[in-house]
Amino acid sequence: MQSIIFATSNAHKVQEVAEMLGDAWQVQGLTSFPQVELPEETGTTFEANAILKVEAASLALPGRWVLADDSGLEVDALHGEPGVYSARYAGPKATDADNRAKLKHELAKLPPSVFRGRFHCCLALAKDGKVLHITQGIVEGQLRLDEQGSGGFGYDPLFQPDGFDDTFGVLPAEIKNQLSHRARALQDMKIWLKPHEG
Ligand code: ITT
Repeated sequence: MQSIIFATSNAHKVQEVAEMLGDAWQVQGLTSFPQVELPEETGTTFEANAILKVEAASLALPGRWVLADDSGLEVDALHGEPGVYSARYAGPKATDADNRAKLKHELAKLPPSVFRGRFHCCLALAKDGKVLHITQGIVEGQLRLDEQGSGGFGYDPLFQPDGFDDTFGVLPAEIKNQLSHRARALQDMKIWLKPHEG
């Protein structure tokens, strides 16, 4: 089994990627490497921030395969917000619940017919500070004003992927992990990782 580090402070992301990569890879999050500090996300695109995170973490973890993702929700009628600011939409120390409350507040000003949006994930792989591969994944869907379910994390209880009548907060993890933005970005990454599997 090969080992890979997912440079994130978000335990939900680690769990999703570990489930999606399967038995060939042992995935460790940054809780196992408390000495690694992620940089401030100063980029204006998901790709720029994913690169910032993966370069810094892989420099701090010599010789290791390191993944990082930058992801978020883009709502068309809110001009792509919260976008790269998804984790801090309601402020620098916002919780997921704070961010959902702010999104509901903004959506409530609009007619429900325009509640279209998508989750976007940019996933980057690096070793020794060198970026080796970058992939993107998107899942389109509809935002809701009422939270549904408590599964997943972040905006999941407000996001209903196209083709489903339930939110990611209600749908089982196996379904989210087949069609999510992160699943799609990882699908392309898996092709690159395949020859390196243990
Ligand atoms: P790291 O930077 O440490 O990886 P983070 O949670 O701050 O952790 P991001 O900067 O990429 O990660 O911000 C992503 C935010 O976008 C996240 O906090 C959620 O609010 C939202 N988000 C991303 N993927 C999501 C998903 O699968 N389901 C629900 N919300 C998601």
